[in-house]
Amino acid sequence: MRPLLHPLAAPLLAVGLSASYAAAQQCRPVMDPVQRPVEGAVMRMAPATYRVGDSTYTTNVFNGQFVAPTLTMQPGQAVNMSVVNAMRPTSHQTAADVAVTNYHYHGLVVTPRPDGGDNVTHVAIPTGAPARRYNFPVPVYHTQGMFWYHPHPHGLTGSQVAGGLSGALMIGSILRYFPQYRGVRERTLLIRDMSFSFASPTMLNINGSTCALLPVAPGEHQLWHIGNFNANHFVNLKLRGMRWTLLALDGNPLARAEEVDSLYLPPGSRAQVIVTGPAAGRRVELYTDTIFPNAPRATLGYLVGTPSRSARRVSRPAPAGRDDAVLDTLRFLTEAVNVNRHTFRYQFLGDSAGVNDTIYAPNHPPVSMPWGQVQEWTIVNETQFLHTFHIHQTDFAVISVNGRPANEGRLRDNIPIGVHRDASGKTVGDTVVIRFVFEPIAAGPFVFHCHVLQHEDEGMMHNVCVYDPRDPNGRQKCNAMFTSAAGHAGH
Ligand SMILES: [Cu+2]
Repeated sequence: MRPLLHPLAAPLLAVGLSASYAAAQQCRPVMDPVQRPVEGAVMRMAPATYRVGDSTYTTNVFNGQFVAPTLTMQPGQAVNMSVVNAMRPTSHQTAADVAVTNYHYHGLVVTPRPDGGDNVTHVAIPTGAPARRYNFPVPVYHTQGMFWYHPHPHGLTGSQVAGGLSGALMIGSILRYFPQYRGVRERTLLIRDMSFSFASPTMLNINGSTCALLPVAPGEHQLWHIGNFNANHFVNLKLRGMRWTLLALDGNPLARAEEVDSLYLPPGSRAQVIVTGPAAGRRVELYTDTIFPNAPRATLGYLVGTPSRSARRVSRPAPAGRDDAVLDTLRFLTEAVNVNRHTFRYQFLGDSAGVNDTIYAPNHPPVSMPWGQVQEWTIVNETQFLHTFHIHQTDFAVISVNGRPANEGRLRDNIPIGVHRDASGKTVGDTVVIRFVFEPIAAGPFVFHCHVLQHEDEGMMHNVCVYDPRDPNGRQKCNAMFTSAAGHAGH
């Protein structure tokens, strides 16, 4: 299923083809995903035929739509829905690729319990199995913003996500923290790459369009929910000659809105931004810029100045707000003295990928810890490729990147673990230090991994388990949950 090498040139060539392809074809307005409440949703995975740009694909998607529905809910509500695996092999997916699946609620701080929670280690939904029920509470204090859902069966995630099995999940509204923008038009823009492996051609698209036209009235403010739901590719989004007003990253509000030139989003990350319409008739290019060492520039579409009567302009935006909860969390994590330290090294091991000299297997012992204990983890990239660090059931603060304090002023659930040039000009992997603390609700089994899905599928993943600090057998129970043959789904 994977090429023998980790070819530096393949992604470059693939995205390059996509860029020239986009330039040659017609640009079109894009539709937003339909919205539907999470309550009672039935998400059915089955083949459908659809167009991306000027190409026709048949792959397994949710509910017959390549652009999957946006699921909506309020904090304090329960996720109460079901998932059906009616997948079949397609021209891009073998029978093995679609034989089993599960469902992950990316970014949610909720229970990972296997009996109906957000669990990917002990849940397997084989093809033709009865509908799998998910039923768990989302706390009333949960952060509001943009999250997403996608299958997460080890070894098969890349192929299933690349074929369109991903969608947005909105909890409340990010405008709870930025009320000055209430009432503006909102758009949900999902970037996907059709990247079944590094060797397959990449077809970067926004909601299925390889050249999206996005009308905005002159001076109008719009709130865009942007998800990088690519299987494998990073993006560095820019509006030529304009800036973004960044409100949130990975479903986490910034302490205050920031004006930024670019949105550097690894696969799996989300940005919620305000854009401002250009002059009537003016087109502003939306593109992903080059990323060191191997991602080229590519046009994704255009913002088009289009007069409209209903456009809402925030004539006097309120002074940038401060979210004291964000600052309090960051201060708590940064100033913690008694922290538990771990180091995890990302590696290519032969034809596979791994962490700390180990290729992932479902029955490997987890890194276990009690909830409430501040963690300081150092992630070292021992390769010359781009990776990410994503952990389930929590957000984290970035403390330093290559020894330099990060001071990001925000929490994330996914961080690039990239590369840089050292003093001699050699390309070397980054070292990133993060801090986080698990809440009691996170107790149970889950994983951390690289969100470049081909790497994850090749083994760049690690089991994690959180236990109750009052339970003297908590650590042993965590170990048994993974290592006992009967306990886990396995693949
Ligand atoms: Cu990776």
